[in-house]
Amino acid sequence: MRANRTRISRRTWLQSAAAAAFSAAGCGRRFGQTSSSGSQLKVFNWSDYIDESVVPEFQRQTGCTVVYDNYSSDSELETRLATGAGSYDVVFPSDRAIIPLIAKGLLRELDRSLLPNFRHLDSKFLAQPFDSTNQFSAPYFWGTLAVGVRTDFVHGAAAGLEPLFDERNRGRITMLDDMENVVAVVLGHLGYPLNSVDPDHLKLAKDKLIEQKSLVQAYTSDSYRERLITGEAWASLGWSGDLLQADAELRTIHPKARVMVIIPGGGTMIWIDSMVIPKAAQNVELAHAFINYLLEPSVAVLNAKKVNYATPNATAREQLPAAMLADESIYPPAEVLARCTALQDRGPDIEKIEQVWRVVRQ
Ligand code: N2P
Repeated sequence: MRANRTRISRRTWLQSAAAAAFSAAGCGRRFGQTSSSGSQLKVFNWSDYIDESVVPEFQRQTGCTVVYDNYSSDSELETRLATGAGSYDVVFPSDRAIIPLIAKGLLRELDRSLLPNFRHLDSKFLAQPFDSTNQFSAPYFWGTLAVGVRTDFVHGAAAGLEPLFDERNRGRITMLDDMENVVAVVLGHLGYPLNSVDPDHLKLAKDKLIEQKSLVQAYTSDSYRERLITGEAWASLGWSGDLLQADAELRTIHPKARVMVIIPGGGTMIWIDSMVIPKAAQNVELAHAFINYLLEPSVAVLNAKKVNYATPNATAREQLPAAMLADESIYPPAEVLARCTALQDRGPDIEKIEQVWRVVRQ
């Protein structure tokens, strides 16, 4: 029930797409320069990462049909693009994950003349090392990797990653199913650099994760949000906004229960997800129209209010409620950000992380 209410299932959108296509039949509504009636846009995005009204409204304005699928890790996205499965028009990779996509020729250059709303982006989030001239990417949201705890179940002063290794939470812990981020955040917890590939550091991270394994209910990169709401999970490693979404929804059900979001004091991952167009896109013009729509300040505000991630859209940010901008789990203060690190593209060293993960997950 809850999932149906808060998540946009692909079926729901296809149904509304059919309705929109029916009502727009023959009208050929124009969106910007694009006359899209009858055409199809294939979007592949992280789960719980858009306001429910955005895609139906885009369909209404353009007359197109959006096929919308979800993924839950960068490696899943890269595999899809590399194998050609899906032929998506717009996808949302994270920072360093863009580097191999560009290197393998899997992305298409953006046509800035079709993205007038690009001007709303805060220059702080542009010209990043993974795409130094934004030839291929436009930032969508940024956030951190954090720990969410149900305050009605987890006792004691929860700090950093401790609740995830606490025997009292046995069987109530979830970890992301994401080797790069999990290994990095455990390295930070042990006091090592988050991007370390030093074999001694990795051995200790591996030991810590193996020791933790019997406490873990699930390795999941999307269902922790729901598990925290139902109380099935008490402590989860997750993306900041998803944890805050769980808190927001829980409050509507149990006024006294909370999901507290902890950004580990020893440092955590900070990331930027961007909108890109795969080389194999079938509808490049419509892909630009969709990216431009998501960059529209009113749309970016709607999304930011829903997903609880931080927006790189400067014009949208000015329109957000002050309480949201002051929420340090969404917009961490400078001293916290100074302890955060972006994941690096490890190149061939990724094999060392894969080895750790294979042992942990076997
Ligand atoms: C949304 C998760 C996006 C954050 N559910 C990962 N970069």
